[in-house]
Amino acid sequence: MSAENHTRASSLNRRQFLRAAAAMGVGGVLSGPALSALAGEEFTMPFANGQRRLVTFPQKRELILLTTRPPQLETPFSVFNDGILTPNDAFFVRYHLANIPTSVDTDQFRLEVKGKVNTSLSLSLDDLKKGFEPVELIAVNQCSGNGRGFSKPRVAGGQLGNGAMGNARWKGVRLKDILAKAGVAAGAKQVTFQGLDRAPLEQMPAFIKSLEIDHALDGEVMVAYQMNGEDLPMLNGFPIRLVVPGHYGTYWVKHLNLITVVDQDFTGFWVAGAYRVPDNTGACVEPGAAPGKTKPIARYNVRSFITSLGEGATVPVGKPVSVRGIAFDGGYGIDSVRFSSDGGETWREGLLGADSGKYSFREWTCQFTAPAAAKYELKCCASNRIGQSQPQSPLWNPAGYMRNVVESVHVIAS
Ligand SMILES: Nc1nc2c(c(=O)[nH]1)N[C@H]1C(S)=C(S)[C@@H](COP(=O)(O)O)O[C@H]1N2
Ligand SMILES: [Mo]
Repeated sequence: MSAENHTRASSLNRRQFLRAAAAMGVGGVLSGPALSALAGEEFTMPFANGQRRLVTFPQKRELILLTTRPPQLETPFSVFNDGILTPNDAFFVRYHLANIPTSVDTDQFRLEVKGKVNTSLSLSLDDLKKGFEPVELIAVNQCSGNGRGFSKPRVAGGQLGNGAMGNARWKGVRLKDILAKAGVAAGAKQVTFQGLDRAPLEQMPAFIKSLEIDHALDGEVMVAYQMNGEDLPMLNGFPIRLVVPGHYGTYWVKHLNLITVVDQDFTGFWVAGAYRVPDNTGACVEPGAAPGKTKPIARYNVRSFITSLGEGATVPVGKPVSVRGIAFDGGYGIDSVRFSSDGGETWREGLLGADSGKYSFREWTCQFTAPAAAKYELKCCASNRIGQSQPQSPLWNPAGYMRNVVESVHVIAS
């Protein structure tokens, strides 16, 4: 893409933002109270404090509003039944710090690479796109707190349903190739990542994440400039973001502009003080208990969902229905999804859809014929190639991270 095109793309983003901001009556700043100008339908999620409305942000269709400053938007669950790729305009949005970029000058933008490297780099978007081999990968981005709103007992934090996840085809360059160009110096231990967003107050910790050097060099971690064949939406990290396949969204730093190779364990707040889980196999403790020893959150556990039928849907009696859903894991690959129509008493093997890679959503289907007019509890349970599966009852931790219980959908046959 030429520099001129970059400029055009960025001014389009800027125009779109200004137009939306003007509609909200707040002059270029995305903020709270006036947002109702673009607010739509109100509804209630099935847990405490679940009152939500649908809102439209720039480059986004109507999404479920969690907070406005910064924007935190959840994907309506029905979107996951439309296909295994989540459209850019439906992709969820998560931020921590209130000052987020609403436009980026793509000519001026640079990705800096420094710290324990032989040569510091300052890469333009053109340098990235022309100077390195492009790679593509379909991968799920899921927030650590996806489904947190269902935690019992209730936990602090954004009360999310299951829409804080999405699956996209990412295009970019290997982090490994960028680091090779800079030359990783002896003693390198970790790599830290920061983007353009800022805390409103200086005392608040910057959003900086870290990966172990071996992980950063694994050839899979990517600096992505495209999502589903288009520029990243502004709210999903325009112009570039980190993609850390199989790992929770917290590592997928948006608007990435600073990579630093360090020779010690990074101790910043967002690694040492947040996004930590109990240091045991289930990453769980007794409900209500303190976490004890913790470790940084890492790979996704196995999850699966029914997407074709929502809670309370009706199905015909005596006629086969093809129940459809999705499954994914932390990158080993799904190898089976079982389906139950009697609340988990008996299970049948579902049929897996096309394999789009071990980091992608995988579609599954299973035929279901309701024998009589009654209420049925439908469930699905996936397992992956290394034998990991989903618990039948929920595991609990104080932050409501890593929910992966076998979920239920109740339907009525009539
Ligand atoms: N710069 C920046 N990157 C960020 C964050 C952030 O607050 N700032 N949040 C992270 C978290 S916790 C998640 S879940 C993902 C969400 O990605 P999305 O907003 O594109 O869906 O972005 C990650 N990258
Ligand atoms: Mo997250």
